[in-house]
Parts: sequence; C-alpha cells; structure tokens
Amino acid sequence: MTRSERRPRPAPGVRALKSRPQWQALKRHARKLRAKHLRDLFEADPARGTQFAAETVGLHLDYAKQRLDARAIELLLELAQACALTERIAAMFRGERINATENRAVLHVALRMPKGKRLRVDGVDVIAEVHAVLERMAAFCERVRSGAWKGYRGDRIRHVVNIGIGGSDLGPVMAHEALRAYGDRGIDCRFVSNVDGSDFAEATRDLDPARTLFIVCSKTFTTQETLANAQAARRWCLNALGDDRAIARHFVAVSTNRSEVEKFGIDPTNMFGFWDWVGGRYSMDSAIGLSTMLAIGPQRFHEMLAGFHAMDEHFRKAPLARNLPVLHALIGIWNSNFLGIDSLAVLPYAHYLKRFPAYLQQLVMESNGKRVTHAGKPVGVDTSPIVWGEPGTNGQHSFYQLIHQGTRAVACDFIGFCESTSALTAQHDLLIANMLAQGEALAFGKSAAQVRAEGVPAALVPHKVFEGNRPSSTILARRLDPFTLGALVALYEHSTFVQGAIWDIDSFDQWGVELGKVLTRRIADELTAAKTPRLSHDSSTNALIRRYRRLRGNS
Ligand code: G6Q
Repeated sequence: MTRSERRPRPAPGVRALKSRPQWQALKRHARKLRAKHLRDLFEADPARGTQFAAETVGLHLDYAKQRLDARAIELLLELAQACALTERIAAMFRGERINATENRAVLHVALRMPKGKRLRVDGVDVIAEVHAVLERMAAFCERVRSGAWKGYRGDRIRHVVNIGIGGSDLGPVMAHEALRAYGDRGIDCRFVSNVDGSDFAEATRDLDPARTLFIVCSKTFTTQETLANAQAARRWCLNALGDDRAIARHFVAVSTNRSEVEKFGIDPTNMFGFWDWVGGRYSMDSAIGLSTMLAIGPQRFHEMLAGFHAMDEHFRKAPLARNLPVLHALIGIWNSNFLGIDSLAVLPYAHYLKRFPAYLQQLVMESNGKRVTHAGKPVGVDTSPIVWGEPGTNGQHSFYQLIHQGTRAVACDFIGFCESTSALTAQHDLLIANMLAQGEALAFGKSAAQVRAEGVPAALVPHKVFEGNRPSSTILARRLDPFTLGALVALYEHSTFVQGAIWDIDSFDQWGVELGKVLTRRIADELTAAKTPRLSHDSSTNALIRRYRRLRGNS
C-alpha cells in the first residue's frame, strides 16, 4: 500500500480544489501552453477563429483570442463536472437554499419566468407572486406615463428619482443608461445613492417638487444611506408642498420590509414587494427595476425579462461544452487560476453601456470576493478577478496603454453590437472597427522585426514593440435592446455563479460589507459628540477623528 493510499480520502464535493486531479492536469497543461504565443496558436489551427466561438439567444462569444486550446477547454469542463456543476445549477433552479450562510434560496431566475410556469418555494407558487407584482408595477407605470397619476397639486410627474444603494442602485442606473434609446423622454430619471449630501443636492437642484416622484428602493429598508437620503427627500418635498398628504403622491417604496416602509410614512398601497430569495445585486429585474419600467414601459420591460429568461433556459439546458455562461466562467478560471491573470477589463463598445462595468464590479466581486469555502476552509486558490472598465473608444485614450505594453497582464471582455442605436451609422462602423482592432493588436502585437522594417530608429524600437499574447474575448450581438441587455446580464450572472461553484464558495452572501457598517455607527457618534469623547481605536483612527473634530470646530 502506498502512502497516498493510506491517507483518508475526503468525501466527494469537499475535496480541496487544488488537490483534484483535474486541477493538477490543468496546471500541467497551462505550463505547456504558457510557452505558446497566440500567434502560434492561430498559425497551428486555421479554423481557430470559428471553432473557439459559441452562440446563443443572439449573443456570439468569440474566445479564439484567449490563450487556451481544445485540451484546456476539455480539462476545464472535466473540472466543472468534478465540482458537480450540473447538480449545482439544478439545485439553484429547484429553489434549494444554496445561499447556505444566509439559509436562503437563490431564485433571481424566477423573476423572469413566464406567467403560468410553476415553482414552489416553501409551499408558495413564487411565479404567481412575481407576476402579481409585475402587474401592479405595470398598472402604476402606465398611470405615471400617461399622466393619470398626478402629483399632490395635480401636476403630471416629469421627474423620477430613485433612492437606493448597491444592488438597489447599480442595476437600475445601468439599465436606465443602457436603454435610454427606448426610454420615454418625457420622464427624466435620476439616481441618488451616496450618503454624501451632494449626490441628493445635485440630483434635485433643478427639479420641481410638484412634478417629482421618489422611488425609495431598499430590500431591508434599514440601509443608513438610503434612509438618510429618503428623509432628505421627504423634507425637500414637504418644504415645497407643505402637507404630509403630499407624501402619498410623491413617494413609492420597493422593499421586502412592509413595517419599516409604513413607519417611514409611505402608504403600503404604494409599495412594491419582492422576496428574500432575491439578492440585492441580482434584483434589477424585480420591483427594484421600477425606474426601468417607468422609463421604457411595461412592454419593453417584459422584453428585457424575456432576454434574461432565454439565457436562463440556455444555461439550465445546454450541455456544458456549448453553454455560454459556463464557457465564459471557465475562461475566467483559466486566466486567473492557471495563467495568473487576476484582472478583467470589461470594455463595452457601446456608450449606453457606460455603467455596465460598475454594475459588474458589484455582481462579480461582491459575489465571489470570498476566501473560504462553504465549509469555512480557505479556498486555497485565488477567487474573484478584479473587474473594471470603461466604454471604448474612450478607454483607448487612457488606460489601454497599460493593457498593451504594461508589465501586468489584463484579460479583456469586449462587447459590441452590429447595429447602431443612433442615426450616426457611419460612426458606428468606426466604433466597431476600433473594438476589433484592439482585440487584434492585443493578441498579435508587433514584433521588433516589424518595427524595424518600418524604419524606426534603433533606440525607439523597444518602445514601439507590442508583445501581444494578451487575451480577450469578444461578445458581439445584433443590437443593444431590452432583450439583448437581459441576455447579457444573465450571461454574467450565471458566469459568476459557475465560478463560485468551482471555487466552492457562497456567491450569494456578502458578510464582507458588515464590519465597516458597524464601525461607522460608533465613529459617527464620536465625530459629532458635544463633549470630546474618549477614543479607543488604533492611534491612526484616533488621530484622524481628533483632527476632523478640530477642523469642524467640535473640540
Ligand atoms: C447586494 C448587497 C448590497 C445591497 C445594498 C442595499 O447584493 O446586498 O449591495 O443591495 O446594501 O441594501 P438594501 O436594498 O437593503 O437597502
């Protein structure tokens, strides 16, 4: 009996990731592939450009410019199987409590299931509940959009201000920007999230309170920033309209916490609910999307839900090898865990997607920025990539320098559309030419021989060399419309889930944001106390509190 045979074998599913044979095989394969340049991979396989691509519900994913080969994909798929990915996907769709640390089901997919489908959670038909809320939202939106809903003084609503933060802000803002071309230009949507009062002040400075509707979005209705801004909005409204009864015409709430909504003074008939099985960062297609529905109307909102659902169905049913979210996720695992590329730049060549990288930062990093497994043991490998980005072509005139010639490797996701949403179609061709050129330049670069052949003086040659071999994927779709946006967001949602499943982490909790919140309460009292407080923080925090108090004239 060998030593390894004598060692107790961990139960399947809890085996340390690094010790899995598939992980080890991937490591060995990565060592071999690292020596190969993307130029070599393309030269060796003329069909690479069409083979390393997959398509579903209108989204085409080209990953030929990733530094992998067919064997790498095969091994990654074996790893996914070994990590019971298929079973995890099924468990999510069945409504199991896969958010173990919060003991909750994870059912954002139920938010976009068509009417008539059935899904029971704790004996309740959640699809029926989802559609009941969607119908109330639609009726409300139609009234506001048609002018039937009047402000307290009888004016038509022209401004909508969404107050919320994190998951109650980033999705609605992103969707609002992304779908501006489909929005009712008679309704001006704004978003207030930061507890910094300048956010509220700037959002409301030119608004007429008699024509303004506030949507207070908070799953818990206890979030300090949102409540502070909602109170500011209440004062702002009452100052101008002078009557408590105005609140019912100018405030609605989106929450799971009816009693806190009532306590705040919002009529519960003006509240749109959702459920604890919807995580904040997965909630843009719940009632949290009320501002989106107000802007684009119920029909377009349903088109967006259909896009989400189409991707959900693909994710649930397609074999792993042709499953877009699975492939996208595995490419990310390959880059960060096997090639050591821990940064992902999301680069939409669509100005309307300007808030998409910010949205993804929360989705990906709050979900997978975790260091322990479900069992509370160190994961032992790197988890979430650092996600960042800006729309092209703006980024090209800024940080792309680092991506092309810097010392750090960055993986890129390019996102582009074939049809323009503006009338300036010639500019659209230029936009997409830029996107394709960037992917090509990153992959193939420019060798010293090529630079010299251009007659560049010897001293300048090293400065003008582009190493290339920098990986990117390109997502190309026909047009940025509500359906496609839904499919795109669902792609990233499920990709994030797949990565979490491989790393065996809880992608649906967010304990990491708690500590700062607790400390804030204590420090807020210390900053404002009339008498100089006794401070017992570290010496740096104590000194900063004292300095702040002094400069504020508090001591
Ligand atoms: C998201 C997080 C977090 C949350 C905000 C706002 O997944 O839980 O970003 O959305 O903290 O919370 P409320 O909606 O409860 O105000």
